[in-house]
Amino acid sequence: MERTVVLLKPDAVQRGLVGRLLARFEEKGLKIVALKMAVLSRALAERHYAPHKGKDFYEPLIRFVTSGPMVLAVLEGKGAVAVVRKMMGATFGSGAEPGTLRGDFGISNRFNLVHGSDSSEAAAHEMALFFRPEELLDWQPAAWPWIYDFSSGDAV
Ligand code: FUP
Repeated sequence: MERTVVLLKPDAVQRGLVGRLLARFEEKGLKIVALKMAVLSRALAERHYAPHKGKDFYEPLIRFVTSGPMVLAVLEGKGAVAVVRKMMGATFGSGAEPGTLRGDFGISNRFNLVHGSDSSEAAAHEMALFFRPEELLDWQPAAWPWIYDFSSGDAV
């Protein structure tokens, strides 16, 4: 099973959307492996967004993601990285398809509610950046035998 990092950004928290956004991931069948709230330090935000350093949106982006509490999560499921990216939709709500999280809940070209790792390598990097190993919980969701077909061994 694949794991991915999801951040519910300060706009999601301030707008009271945490429950609804987490519910969408739970309803999909993704398992919550880690979950916490934090205000990102500037240093941590800069490490996370290092690939964007120097771009015109970099400073406003760092200001935005450090402006208040965020929810940080690790989600697990079959193809979790791609599944979460698809559920999030295009980068900004103004262009994201209806039915996606950004398409349904946002319209801004900066405040885009949610982050999801864009590859399994990025997920591993972000898990190490935001979580201590003991914060990732191994548990067996009671619903899993009805979310996946395990009859041949692997989850199908
Ligand atoms: P995404 O992978 O959809 O989260 O978006 P990117 O990795 O391309 O961008 C990371 C973050 O930078 C986005 F969540 C929002 C911000 N950004 C801007 O503010 N302006 C831009 O033009 C592009 C990205």
